[in-house]
Amino acid sequence: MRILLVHPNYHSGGAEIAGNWPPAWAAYLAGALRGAGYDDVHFIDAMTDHVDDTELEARIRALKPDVVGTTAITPSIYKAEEVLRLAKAVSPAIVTMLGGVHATFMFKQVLTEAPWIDVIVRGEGEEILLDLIRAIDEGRWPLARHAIQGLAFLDGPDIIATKAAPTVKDLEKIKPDWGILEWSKYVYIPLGKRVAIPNMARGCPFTCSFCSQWKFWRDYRIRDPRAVVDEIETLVNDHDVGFFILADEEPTINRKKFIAFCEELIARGLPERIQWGINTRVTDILRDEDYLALYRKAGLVHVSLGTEAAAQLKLDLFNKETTVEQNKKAIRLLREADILVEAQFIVGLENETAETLEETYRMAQDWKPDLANWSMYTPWPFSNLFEELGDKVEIHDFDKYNFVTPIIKPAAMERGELLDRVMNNYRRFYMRKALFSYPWQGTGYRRKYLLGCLKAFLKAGFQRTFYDLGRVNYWGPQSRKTVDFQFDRSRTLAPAQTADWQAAAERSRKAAERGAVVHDAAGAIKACGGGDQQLSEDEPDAFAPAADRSTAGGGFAHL
Ligand code: B12
Ligand code: SF4
Repeated sequence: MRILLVHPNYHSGGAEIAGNWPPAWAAYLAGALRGAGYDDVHFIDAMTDHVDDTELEARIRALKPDVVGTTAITPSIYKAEEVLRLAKAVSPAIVTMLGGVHATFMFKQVLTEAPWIDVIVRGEGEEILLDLIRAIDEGRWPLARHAIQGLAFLDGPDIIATKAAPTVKDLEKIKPDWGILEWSKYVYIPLGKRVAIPNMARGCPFTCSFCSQWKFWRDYRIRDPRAVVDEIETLVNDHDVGFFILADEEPTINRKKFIAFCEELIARGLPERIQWGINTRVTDILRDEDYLALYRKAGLVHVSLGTEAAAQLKLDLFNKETTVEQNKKAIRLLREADILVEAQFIVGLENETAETLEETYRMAQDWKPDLANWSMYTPWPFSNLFEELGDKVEIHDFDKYNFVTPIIKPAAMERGELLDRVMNNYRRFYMRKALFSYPWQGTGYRRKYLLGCLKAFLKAGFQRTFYDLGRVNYWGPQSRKTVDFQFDRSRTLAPAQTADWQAAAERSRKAAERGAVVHDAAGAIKACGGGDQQLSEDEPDAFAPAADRSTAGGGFAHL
């Protein structure tokens, strides 16, 4: 049986400006398929290769697959739907399948707007996919679909979701097939080296209200650090990879395992051949103050911190002094340990003003991170905060849910002004770095890396791909009134999907009446890592809207 996996051709000029990144999902699924004897697996990275629809259709036609599968995060959903529409157009006999975080939660929306999708895989793909492929291979499809856990599909006019499948309990069984990727394409611009995205742990023990990730992976699980290092060694030896980021939501929460991982890398002499980066939380860095030198020795050169809680979500919701001081200290500790530090600010909530945006710039100057990001707050439609925001979310064009487009309009300014002020922060921050900081960081690794980052920024700025500036027609302050974000306002929520939310809101209201936990016991809203209500395996549908699991808090996880 021939299986084709396609990474959709979606671009938005955010984190991708640092290079071409390998789609890890394809390697993890190809590994599961090969492990079960399905060797005829093909992959098209339509994103990295900028494959347009005409070419994609031709390539699907030429490959003659039995099954075509694609992935979607929220912003790439329409592109993913289109991939599968093309596959169906090539041959109605092709089984079209979709996985990833967006369809896992939004299957009602997706099946309503793209009824040509045969099946949605909800949750982690490795095990569910095998059940599905075996059913197709053994001629039990589509009859068997009602009996397979973790699926959603159309049955005539009805949208059916089978019981949520358990998470993958034994992560040691997962063996990605990195060989499915054409490695020469995946180069990280700051270092000019090939880049990989291995996965050590799945899940996050926290439950921040705006985050989608803890809900997706559910229980926190971590692999044997030695097995992860085996994988990294293979990436270095077989594919010449020289840099990686851990795909993990929260890589440092299990300090013992993280230290074991670092020690294993050192014991095998890998830090001379490969360096790496992570996203993590300020509190973990403070906790690990005494270990930062070890982390650096193990090759950890770049840490991206969710510092935004203090700066953004919003100051009056947090114990400002403590959090600001903690952020500043974590940044200082990382710099002292010679680890590059990137501060992330989330901007663009309803109460954003010119002053609060300026304040984030002042913080970036005061804290002195090596790099800074200003991301637009993006209300994932399956996050708890989305429900709380209610009709403040007026844009349902998910294509623009990408951290670079203002989805929420602040009361005090137009979206164009918000973008302009964010660009002003970037301009000032990186201009100062380019003139007074990066070139004067000695002659070693640090200087090379930082100048490499500057190169990536300049390249994207020159090509006008940064923040999608070319597409939205932003040319500087004079264009703030004419910027066109090209929202497709005809995109609306499917009634089947909103019915779920209304039911969830009702449950939430009842839970609040019962005095259920919304904030922590002290009534304080927590920063990144807040919340204490995780999903349990016993829930009838672990992916159901989670209004009455609501917690609040800040923190974001990205590059
Ligand atoms: C690496 C990464 C990137 C890389 C992308 C590499 C690539 N080409 O895939 C780069 C830097 C380019 C990037 C860019 C962006 N990213 Co990003 N990224 C991540 C990160 C850190 C890891 C993703 C990963 O590889 N996970 C590991 C794999 C194994 O997990 P997975 O993809 O979910 O796949 C599993 C399941 O979902 C399922 N599955 C997935 N697809 C399919 C398909 C089928 C057929 C089946 C059966 C199963 C299945 O099975 C897989 C194995 O279990 C996550 C945060 C995180 N910690 O997860 C954010 C994250 C995915 N990114 C996010 C966003 C928003 C973006 C950007 C829009 C931001 C921006 N403007 O820059 C862009 C969009 C780029 C694009 N075109 O897709 C959000 C998505 C949120 C959401 N709810 O939609 C995340 C979750 C970050 C966050 N905290 O919000 N990103
Ligand atoms: S924002 Fe970070 S700490 Fe919070 S739930 Fe998401 S991944 Fe976990």
